[in-house]
Formats: sequence, structure tokens, C-alpha cells
Amino acid sequence: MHGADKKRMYDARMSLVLDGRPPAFSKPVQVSRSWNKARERFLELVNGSFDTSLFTNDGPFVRQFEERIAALHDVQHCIAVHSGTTALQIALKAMRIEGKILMPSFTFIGTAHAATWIGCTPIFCDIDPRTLTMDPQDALRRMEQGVTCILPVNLFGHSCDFARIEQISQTLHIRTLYDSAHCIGCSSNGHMIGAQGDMQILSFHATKMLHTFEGGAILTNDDALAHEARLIRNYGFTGYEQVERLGTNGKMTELSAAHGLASLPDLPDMLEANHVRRTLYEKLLKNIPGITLVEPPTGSRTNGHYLVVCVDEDVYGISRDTLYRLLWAENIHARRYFAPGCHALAPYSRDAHALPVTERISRQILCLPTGIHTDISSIATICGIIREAGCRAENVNAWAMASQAVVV
Ligand code: T4K
Repeated sequence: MHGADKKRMYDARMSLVLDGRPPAFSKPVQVSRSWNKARERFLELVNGSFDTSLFTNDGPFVRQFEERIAALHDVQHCIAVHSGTTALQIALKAMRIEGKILMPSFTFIGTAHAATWIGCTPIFCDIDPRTLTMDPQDALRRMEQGVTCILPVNLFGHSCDFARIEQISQTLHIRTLYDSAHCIGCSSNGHMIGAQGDMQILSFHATKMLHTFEGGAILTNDDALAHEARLIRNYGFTGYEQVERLGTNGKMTELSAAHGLASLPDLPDMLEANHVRRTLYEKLLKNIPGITLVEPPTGSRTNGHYLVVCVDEDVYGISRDTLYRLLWAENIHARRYFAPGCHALAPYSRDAHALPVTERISRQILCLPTGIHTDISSIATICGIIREAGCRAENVNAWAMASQAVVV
């Protein structure tokens, strides 16, 4: 199609902010918004905390929350803590991991920092371009003397290749800790994500589907590791005056656990809302050359909390970063989770080696708004803008060159 024909076709559809009209949305459309529909149940529960004055130190809400999460994820032990990052650190300490930890670079910086913070060294490996999770082949290639743990990430709720990763860890006699920060309610081949490997962690940060404001949890089927993690979470106390080992304060508060408990009954609604939105995105993004909706691996059921697309500039005509700027100019706050890869960020870049898939994907990745707070009608507008922009690539690129649009 000629440029002029394209232009005609799209003039008939919708204009863009670069045509001089105001942004498509008067208020920012966030990539996600914290679940806030459990307010009444939460307030009722926390009223009880004020009656009893019990706010922390392994209180009844924390215990109930742990039981409910363990049951949901089909795992014996759940130890609630005050963040996903703390959960990673405590799990690594419980397994007495020292030295080097093999992990994908394509993850939130918290994964790498948790290892470094406890004195370990992350060794970064590449990802599978289809699943965006650890490439077991590359993990084997990067394996080196001193690696004592593999830390794969079930990113966006996509399950890793558990069979191959467990095979590696068993052959090499090294531990596995899965970062399942995104995985509440996710499963793989009919099994809930949570029990694979030695330990796993979840995050209940306010940006996660089920949240406790800040929060996290350690999951394991290993009684001894669960015991260790519980000790570490509370300074190693085994009684009022006995301290058995080095520990820290990793406890979840009663208020946080109460919000988790109050929100759990809404989980089916959250999943359904995400599913409806994903189906719509699928329909509306289909056939936009260069825009690919990232699918979870076969057999993997995600919670749909992240709506992830890849932008292939060669085909779409616009780079991911230009599309990102355009969306922000339209008040659509898409996010580049996770660009750049950890290996390219300051604390790690000095020793970094090339990770071609991570580098390519982190140039292409874009997370679009979803969740119950994203109106169905706004998804049509978002997809319309993405379609229109691709068809008017020259215009958009010229606007990007000339415009002063600044985004964070
Ligand atoms: N491993 C992985 C793979 C992770 O992704 C994370 C965390 C961790 C480990 C560590 O878990 P935690 O220690 O955090 O529990 C967020 C979160 O801070 C972080 O938890 C998360 N991953 C990471 C992917 O994203 P930002 O910088 O994107 O958040 P922010 O403030 O820009 O908000 C994003 C969206 O959420 C906005 O659209 C607004 C909305 N929002 C945000 C907040 C803070 C709300 O609706 N309510 C809120 O209170 O980092």
C-alpha cells in the first residue's frame, strides 16, 4: 500500500495526538492499578486488630493468609514476609546459598539485588525468546565454578521449563529457587506454580494482582527449609530469650495480611477481568504487522496481570521507544518491563557479557494497561492508536524526532 493510500485509510479511522488534538485520555490510563474493591472486608478485619492491639509478630491474619496461599498453590508451607525481595533473601539464606547464583538477566532488578545484597554474585543467562523465561541451554552454557543455586523467574506468570531446570539442578547438585513474584493463581500443565524446585517466592506488592500493600511469601514443600525461613524472618528466635541463628526482621504485618485475606475471595473476578481484556487485545491487535502479543508457554495458565507485546521495528516501522512515547503523549502509561536487562544496569554492567535474546527482547517489550480498572472501551482506543501509528509510521517518526515529549 502506498503512503498516501495508507494515510487516507487512517484519516478515516482516528487522529493521533501528533495531529494536534488533545491526548486520547484526559487522565492517565495506568498499566495496572491496585485492587481496591476489598475495602469493606479489609476495614472490618482490621477493626478487629485495633480491638486486640495485635498488629504483627506472626498474628492470626498472617497465619490464616499463609494457610490460604499454601492451599491455593498446593504447597505445604507458606511463610509470609514483608516483600518479594525479602522473600528471595530469606529463602537464599535458609538454603545457606553462598557464591554465585545463576539467573536470567531479563527480570526486575529486585531478583539480582536480592542475591547481591546477601553477598552472592549473580551470573546472568539468556532467555527463551518465546516464553521470556530462562533458556536452560544457555543456563548450562553459563554454568561456572562456584554456582550454588539456580534462580529462574516465572516472568509474567509464564512457567519456566521446570523439567529441564530441575534436571540441571539435580545433575549438578545445586539448589533451585524460583522467583514467582508474578504467579499468584498461575499453573503449569495442570499443577499450580509454587511447589517446583527447593523454594519459590511470591510478591504481594501493591502493583501485583493480589496485594498486601507491600508483601511477599516463601513457598516450599521442605519442612527443614520452611523452619529455617520462619526462624530467619524473626531474628532466629525460638523462644522469648532463645536465638538459634542469625536472622532479620522480615515479618508481614497483620494489616497487610488482612488485605490479602480480604482480597482472596475476589481472585476469580480478577482472573476473569484480565481474561476478558486479554481476549479483546488479542482480537484488536491481531493483524497489526510487527506487533506480537506474547503468549504463555503451552500448558502454562497465567493470571493475565501483565499484557505483554513485542514491537518489531523492522516490520511495524516504529521503534518500541517511539511507540512508548506516543502512548504516553496520549496519556496511556504503558511500561517497558523489563528494559534494560539487569546485566546492562549500572551495578552489574561492568562485568556483563552479551545476552543477545535479552537485549533484543528488552528493546521490543511493552506492557499495556489491563486489569479491572482498565475500561473495555479504552482498550479499543489503545489498540486503535497502535494500529494507526503503525500505518502512519513516517508521520509518527517525524513527530518523535521533533517533539519534546518527555516520559519517565
Ligand atoms: N521479582 C520480580 C520478577 C518482580 O517483578 C518483583 C517486583 C520482585 C521480584 C520483588 O518483589 P517486591 O519486593 O517488590 O515485592 C513495581 C513494583 O515496585 C515491584 O514490586 C514489581 N516487581 C515491579 C515489576 O514493578 P514500578 O516501578 O513499576 O511501580 P509503579 O509505582 O510505577 O506502579 C506501576 C503501576 O501500578 C502504575 O500504573 C500505578 C499502579 N500502582 C502503583 C502503586 C505503587 C497502584 O495502582 N497503586 C500503588 O500503590 O515497580
